[in-house]
Amino acid sequence: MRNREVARALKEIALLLEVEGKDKFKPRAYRRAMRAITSLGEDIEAIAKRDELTEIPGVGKAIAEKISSFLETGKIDLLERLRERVPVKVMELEAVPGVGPKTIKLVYDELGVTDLDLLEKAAEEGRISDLKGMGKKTEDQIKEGIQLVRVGLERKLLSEAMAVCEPIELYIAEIPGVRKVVTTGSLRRRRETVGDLDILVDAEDAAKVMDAFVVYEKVTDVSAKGSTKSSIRLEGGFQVDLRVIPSDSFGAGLQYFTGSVDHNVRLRAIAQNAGLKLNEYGLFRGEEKVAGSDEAEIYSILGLDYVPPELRENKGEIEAAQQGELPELIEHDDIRGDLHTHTDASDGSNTIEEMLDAADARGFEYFCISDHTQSLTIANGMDEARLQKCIEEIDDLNASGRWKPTILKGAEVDILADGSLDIEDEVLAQLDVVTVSIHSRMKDSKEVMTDRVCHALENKYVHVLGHPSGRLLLKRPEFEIDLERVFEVAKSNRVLMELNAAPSRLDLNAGNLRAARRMGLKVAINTDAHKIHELDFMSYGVYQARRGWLTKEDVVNTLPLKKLMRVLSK
Ligand code: DGT
Ligand code: CA
Ligand code: CA
Ligand code: ZN
Repeated sequence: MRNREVARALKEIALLLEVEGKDKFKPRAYRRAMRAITSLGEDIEAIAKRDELTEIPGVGKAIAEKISSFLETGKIDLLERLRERVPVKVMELEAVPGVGPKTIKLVYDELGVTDLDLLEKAAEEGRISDLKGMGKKTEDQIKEGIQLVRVGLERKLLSEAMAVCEPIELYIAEIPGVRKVVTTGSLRRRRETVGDLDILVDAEDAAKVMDAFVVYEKVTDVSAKGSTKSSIRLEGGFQVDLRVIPSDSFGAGLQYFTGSVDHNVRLRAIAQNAGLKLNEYGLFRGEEKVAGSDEAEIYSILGLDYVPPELRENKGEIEAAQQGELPELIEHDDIRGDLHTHTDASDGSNTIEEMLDAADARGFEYFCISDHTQSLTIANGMDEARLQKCIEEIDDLNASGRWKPTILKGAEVDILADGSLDIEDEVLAQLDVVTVSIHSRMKDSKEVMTDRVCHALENKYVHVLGHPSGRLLLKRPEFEIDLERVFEVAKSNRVLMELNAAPSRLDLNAGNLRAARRMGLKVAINTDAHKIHELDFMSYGVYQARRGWLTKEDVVNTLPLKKLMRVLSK
């Protein structure tokens, strides 16, 4: 689907028009069309083929022609002309959190800022805070935002890295003589973001693998090609390293290239203390190789239980493995349901029936519908009356017997500025799962934010705190909040912490999850799906839970329905 590309082009036109500042209405029209295309459920090329572009809301004849031109030639005349007239890299600047069209125009007009480097320089030199309507705080936010963008240019979300990785693994597996293909590095450790891919191959003929690898269809650049190791860059700049390792060293290679570096340093020291040597070829006593083909054997000979890759961050896993005290980590099949999902009653894309079909297909035992509430107007949040109707609808759907999962009644209730909730208690009391979330005033001070959240958790109808830190990976930092205090208040009010499984959130992070577990808090791993296919986010939640040392017992949506309801009855 090229919907995103088209939306991007329209957005760039809007931004350039805004920076040019000659016409107030045109940019609004482009933005309206851009938003409509972003939320289209269908491939825009299919719509163009049917000659129905003008039926998209906000797309008139003029914009339809530009979309057609883009789909046919990859270009739009107006955009090309605008780029010449306004030499500002608007998309690059707009990616910085807190920087919108007004700021871009201001820094361009006043300071001649045309790209990210110049914006950074202006911020470093304190020239932005001198501008009208800007202050020191905004300038600091811009600096922080630039750092996030820079990291984002270099790293990918785990979900994106895995999507890039899978077809490459399949491609390599097809090369004659290839016995095994495993991607190691941060991807195997299931880190939230991935810098590059490190693929290991066991093959009869290394040269054949190298030759095929460097001509993979998505390669734009071959940075190195050797007899057993090559590096390529893909479209978009992502790097992939590939090594062919002899079979009798494959386990040692897996161990070494999975990392992390800190974990490996510790392991190598343990080997040295035992009079052994550990490297990517094997575990050696003098010249004799005592292990190499099997990864688990290396841990075993060094006196450690096998350490799952998700734990290999030198965060205590070495000691735990030596003492036989590693946690038995949660697995995907332990999950019995999802407690946080959306439908088109608020900002989801699918109907409740479609979501339920999808939940049923995934074999869930229970499934909670939790749409947004009234103060989140941009998400078409529900007031008490609509929520009440929704509750009755779910009673009917449960009674219909059409779906195997029991449908739980929920809502994702907004926490207001003073920590109160935007739905009356008498309606909350009828819900099975009340999740409360922060969606506004995210720049509150640490104290104010912590008070707000804690106050919300004291409401006796609240069950879960949704996406507790509010971060968006590579886009928006966590808001300032004292999670330790939040955990204490949650504990005494028997509120659960959400592990939001959306790959752009993964909130709580691994360190927070471990802290929550130490305090005896329970966690709900929820997808927060806004579309049926987002129900598959659950696997990223499970990876993250494992990185946070969680066991099945720590996670409430591994419980059978009856036991879950007991937990939720507080
Ligand atoms: P990334 O790519 O930034 O997301 O993170 P990693 O962990 O994949 O790091 P990368 O690609 O630089 O290296 C892959 C693995 O190779 C790393 O996790 C451990 C191993 N490795 C790399 N450099 C060293 C090193 O200097 N010493 C040791 N012991 N291992 C290393
Ligand atoms: Ca890597
Ligand atoms: Ca690498
Ligand atoms: Zn949600």
